[in-house]
Amino acid sequence: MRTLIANGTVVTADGSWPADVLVDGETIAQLGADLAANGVTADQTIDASGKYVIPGAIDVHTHMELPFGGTFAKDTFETGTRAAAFGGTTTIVDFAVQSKGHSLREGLDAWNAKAEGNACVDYGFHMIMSDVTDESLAEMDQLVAEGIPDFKLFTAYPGVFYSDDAAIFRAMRRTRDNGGLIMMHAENGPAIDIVAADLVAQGKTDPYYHGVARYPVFEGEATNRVIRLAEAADVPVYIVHLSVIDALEAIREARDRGAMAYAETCPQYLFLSLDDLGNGFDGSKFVCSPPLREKNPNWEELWSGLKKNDLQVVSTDHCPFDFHGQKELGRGDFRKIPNGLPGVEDRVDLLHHGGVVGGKISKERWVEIIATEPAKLFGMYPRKGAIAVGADADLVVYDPNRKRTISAGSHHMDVDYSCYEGWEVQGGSDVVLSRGAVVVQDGEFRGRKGHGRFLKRGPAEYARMG
Ligand code: DUC
Ligand code: ZN
Ligand code: ZN
Repeated sequence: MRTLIANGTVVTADGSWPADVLVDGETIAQLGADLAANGVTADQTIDASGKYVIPGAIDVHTHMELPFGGTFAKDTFETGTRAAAFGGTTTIVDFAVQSKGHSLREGLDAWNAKAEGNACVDYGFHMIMSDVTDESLAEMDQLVAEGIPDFKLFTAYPGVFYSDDAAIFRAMRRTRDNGGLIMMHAENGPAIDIVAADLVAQGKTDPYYHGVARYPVFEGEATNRVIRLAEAADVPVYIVHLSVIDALEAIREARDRGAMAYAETCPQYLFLSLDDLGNGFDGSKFVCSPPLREKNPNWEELWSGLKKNDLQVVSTDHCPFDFHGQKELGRGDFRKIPNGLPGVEDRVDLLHHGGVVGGKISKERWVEIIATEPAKLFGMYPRKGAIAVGADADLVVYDPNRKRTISAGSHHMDVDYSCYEGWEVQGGSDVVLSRGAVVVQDGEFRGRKGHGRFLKRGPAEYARMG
């Protein structure tokens, strides 16, 4: 099957130019001006006049069916990756979970079972380590060889995902030797738990106090600490869901020192604030960790971080729980609200609207932070994240002028609310291709469950080069 995407403007991290793109089978076969006029034939032609042609976006931080707080994140690999496709995202990297007392392999097997035959777009896995032992350290090397080269550890959630400094440092040293990458959820969990218990004892149980308990300095301190540990271990470290200036300063300083330190932020930290947590129990819809922060100065600082490459990636931390029946588990005690927000479908458009249309980043930087840098840092480039001959034909025909209103009534994520309900955004994915197959066109899903394949990723060579 040959598909010609004609008359569009190709937008990549390196630049933009008018070009046609020929897809042959699953990969990009040719790029150039006026391909049809020059004798190139195809089975179907997609007219991209007035549109951008961008690499399929990559979301390196999702939690499909994550067990959390006595329930499970609602999207399955089927519903979550279908929603991703509607939003122009053609690759996700989800977090497989090692539970305490179990092996990495058991966690990985469980995630394979969730994803295999169900995903609508390609997927990879990172591995959450909750139990650092001699056995799990040895397993890490095997996972790198199998294309799962990243290990996420937490300084938050004591008793669940939490690792102490010794465990983190051991995992870091192992990763230095096996070529992988360490990802860190950096908040000081033990300190947060003390403040949270005090607040509850004072009767401050509303969702708003979830945000109050998790001081910015707890994120700043933990971010600095884990970066320092990674420097001592001589391993690259990637800070997930960085939310606040205290942590941004830690990453800036580390990068200025020449550390192999990287970070992502998420749309919720660029567009939502502590105020959203403050509307009685409705605020539970906005409970995630790290929490939403004060708008000033954090939003501007994070945008500036994205512009200056202190932050390299925007991912979603997609982890949806219904308001009814799931978020409601925390009525009367914010500590029992499952943490997480839906977002996999909206990231590309929110960043186009707020970033490109809003004049904060160029359209090339937009592509870079949603597709190209994630591909490079996570061992997928140039197969993913690029428009180049031989790359996977994961492509989006993107209309920069289309307007749509975000709503739970029309989104495709399996969750009963939207954090952006009623927001009008400019920009939308018209046609989405995953390895050459049209999966979304004009608002219709044309893909299939099971089309998405496991993506074996390479080691963290790019992250080691700085
Ligand atoms: N933060 C969330 O908000 N949800 C899932 C896990 C996490 O770290
Ligand atoms: Zn996290
Ligand atoms: Zn997460």
